[in-house]
Amino acid sequence: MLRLTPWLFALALLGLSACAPAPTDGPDLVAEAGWIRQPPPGQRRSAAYLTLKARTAVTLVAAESPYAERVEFHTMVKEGELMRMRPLPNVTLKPGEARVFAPGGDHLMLFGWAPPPGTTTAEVHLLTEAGTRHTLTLPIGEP
Ligand SMILES: [Cu+2]
Repeated sequence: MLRLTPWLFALALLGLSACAPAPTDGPDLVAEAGWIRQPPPGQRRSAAYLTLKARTAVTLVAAESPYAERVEFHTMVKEGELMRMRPLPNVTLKPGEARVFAPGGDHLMLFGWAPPPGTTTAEVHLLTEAGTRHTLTLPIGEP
């Protein structure tokens, strides 16, 4: 049984690398499963989603994209019966913490979103308080 384990592990790795977009690794942070919503034609607001896994304590202080005029970290808060978006000044992760940005919850808000027609991927840059810059290439459209 033990002899099989490395094989299974290798197969699992091969499967992952074949199917999943390569995660963006950094010494402090891993970003994976990222994508950008394709807004209806003419709408210049969109959102990006991803999962961040921190290896060390990380504070994200800014985000930007060449196709957006402004990128903000947003969360959702309940006000009475309504869910409203609220900007977060920064996003702090503890060592080992994973934070999911997903529809209906936290997201990266893309204001003035205007990729050239036919664009299928876009870069999003995440900047940390420590001065690290993570450049992610995210697919446009629901995965
Ligand atoms: Cu938002």
